[in-house]
Amino acid sequence: MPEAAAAAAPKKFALQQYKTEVHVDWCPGCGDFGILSSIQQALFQLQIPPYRVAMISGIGCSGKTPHYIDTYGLHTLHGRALPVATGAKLANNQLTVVAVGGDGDGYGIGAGYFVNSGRRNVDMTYIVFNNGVYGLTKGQASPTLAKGLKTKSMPEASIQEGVNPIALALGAGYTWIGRGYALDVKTLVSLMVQAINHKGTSFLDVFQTCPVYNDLRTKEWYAGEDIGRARIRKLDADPEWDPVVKDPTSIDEIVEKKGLALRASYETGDSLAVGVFYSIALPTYDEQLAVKVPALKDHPLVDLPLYQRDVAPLFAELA
Ligand SMILES: Cc1ncc(C[n+]2csc(CCOP(=O)(O)OP(=O)(O)O)c2C)c(N)n1
Repeated sequence: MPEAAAAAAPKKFALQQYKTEVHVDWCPGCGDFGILSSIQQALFQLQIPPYRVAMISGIGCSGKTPHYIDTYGLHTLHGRALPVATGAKLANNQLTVVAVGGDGDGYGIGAGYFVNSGRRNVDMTYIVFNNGVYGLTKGQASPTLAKGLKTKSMPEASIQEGVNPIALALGAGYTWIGRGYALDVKTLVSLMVQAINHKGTSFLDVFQTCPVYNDLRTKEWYAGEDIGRARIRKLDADPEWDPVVKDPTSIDEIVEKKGLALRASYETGDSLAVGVFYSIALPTYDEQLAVKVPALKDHPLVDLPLYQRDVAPLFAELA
């Protein structure tokens, strides 16, 4: 459902139904609160029945997210949210699958899965809580921390370059790529609604403040208190910005749109772009699978009578 229609439609499920009673044990002031609340509000706005949602996380502070959302959920292993989410969607294509995790989880130990999930285009959403540090293990530099930075939790400044998640996602083939800011919940909800609505793998990187370990990328820094203007720049404030590929068969158009997204993703320091960077409609993995297994169009894999086949001859052959 389009965003405006979703917001206006009558609501069957209350916002409260997307919240659990589990105590949220993130540190006071953590940006994760803004991301959690945005996910709950986006699911509420879209009115996706809670029993039709699967939240899948890796390990880290961000990995606790499924505990706080009253849907199906799985807190998996470090870096493994995406392959588990892929399995969940393929097993039950009627689920809305949302994978979540930290930047260490997704761009460090899970980097291989990050790349390969981009090229598959399974219909699911991946949200990364990007705080520049390994929050849960007390603030070591994560893959996104830029060279030369030294947070208060590090003994020395980083001598490695940081990765650019948007550039990685463009190269990997994600079909919807966006970035938000944890403390701008209104914009974040809108981006999440668009990401979940997208058919294919949508990837949303979220700048997240970690007030305990990252004393450089603070809310005051994002607000630009030292330079007298906000560092966050909204891409859609520019009337010329159009991230949507109109002709998915046109390599020229794809390269042009990816080029613009790449340029925007390299804005650093005093200007940080947020919004939708890139979007293209391409066949999803699930749709292509349903061509090979037509029964999947009407029934999820979990409902197919796969095991009613007589397997005795197969075993006899192997004996
Ligand atoms: C295989 C494995 N290696 C290392 C760890 C230790 N570990 C737990 S969380 C974490 C990093 C968390 O950082 P990030 O993914 O950025 O999430 P955040 O805590 O900042 O949300 C690490 C290295 C682990 N749990 N499993």
